[in-house]
Amino acid sequence: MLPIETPRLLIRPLKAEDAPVLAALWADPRVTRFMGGPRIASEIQAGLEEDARLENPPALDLWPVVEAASGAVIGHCGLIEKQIDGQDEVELVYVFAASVWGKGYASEAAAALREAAFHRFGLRRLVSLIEPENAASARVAVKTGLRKDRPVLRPGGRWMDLYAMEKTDQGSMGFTRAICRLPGPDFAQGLTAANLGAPDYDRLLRQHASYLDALREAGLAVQLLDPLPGFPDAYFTEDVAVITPEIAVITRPGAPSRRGEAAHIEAALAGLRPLGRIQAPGTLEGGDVLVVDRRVFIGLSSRTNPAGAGQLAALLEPFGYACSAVPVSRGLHLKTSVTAAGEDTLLLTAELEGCPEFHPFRRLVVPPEEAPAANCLFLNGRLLVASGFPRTRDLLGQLGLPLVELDNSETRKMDGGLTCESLRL
Ligand code: CIR
Repeated sequence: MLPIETPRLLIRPLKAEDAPVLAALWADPRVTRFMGGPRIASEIQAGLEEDARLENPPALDLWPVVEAASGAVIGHCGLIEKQIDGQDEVELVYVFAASVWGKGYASEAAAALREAAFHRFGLRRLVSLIEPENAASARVAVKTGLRKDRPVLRPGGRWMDLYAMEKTDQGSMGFTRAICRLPGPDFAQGLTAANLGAPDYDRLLRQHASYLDALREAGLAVQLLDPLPGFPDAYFTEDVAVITPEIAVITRPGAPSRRGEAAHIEAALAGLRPLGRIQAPGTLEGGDVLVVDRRVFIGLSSRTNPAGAGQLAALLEPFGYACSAVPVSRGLHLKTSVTAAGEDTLLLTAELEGCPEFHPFRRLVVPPEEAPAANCLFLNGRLLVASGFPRTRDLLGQLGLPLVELDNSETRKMDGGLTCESLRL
């Protein structure tokens, strides 16, 4: 299961010669300030030397962390089994020498350990016990995707905050809320290249209400924002932010008429995630960003430029996401033509089927005359699909997922699909 490598660190099995360095770490009052205070170095050293001699070391443990550049052991991190409030938990632990604080090593190690926990060790849940005053450690936990759960009383009478994360917090399972906006009466002044006739406001409102109901039935709490006068496209909330369990990135839409929407979504997201921002000259719209597990495809379109794509990749890669740019030659956004239809399945147009980036996934190709059906929404184990596309519906039937058909004729007239009308988190 080891080693675990990150760009700057190596987490590897314990060796006897690590014992004095790690013992010094645990004897340092600065390092242990929020971890029960300094230990006696000689005792820790003896224990570690013994552990290093074990023929069958435990699968979950604390391991030395080596700084790749210097080769020095600089931390002690890992996954530890613990009873918390009578429940068996696995704690994510990250301890670093004071001399390397401030370099982002704890976040880098924690993200790699989270990946190993879920994808190598088969764990479904991770927790972290953090003293309420330990703001630095809490920041690392939140950045890694853990959320504050509750205070717990630990042996010795100390109150600690329990941070927790389920495996399903990643990927497309486990969404708990959606941020949507009611279309305003000026919606028909929004941008569109579709030639599908004049849209109808009442019908749009009815379709929008059914969409919100489908989100609620999938278990999401819907936060419905008021229409934004002067921004007729603002109900396509997906375009102004990219949200992962670790971060919300406020975008800078490529359409100048939509740029002002970003500041308004920021208020709704503040407090839910640490925020990042796409900055000029970068442009990016959420409709161009497809996240499938830890893979992120960023469409280069008339709305998203290479600078914007590069900025998003730089914001997401520290969390272990692998980002690649995909040219968009037809349709408004990347997700107009390709979306996730399951944990490892893509629904895409014949045109994008040729794109090698998508080949590691199972792929379902929509019939050419049903191209708009490629925009579906996989949500907590069910699939929201546009109605009126029978061949695509039959194709998706083989996935065995509950299908929820929604009439979205009016948003399609405005170049929108099912993903565009919500931000999911
Ligand atoms: C626009 O052109 O910006 C809107 N009329 C449609 C945006 C659709 N958004 C999306 O596909 N994510």
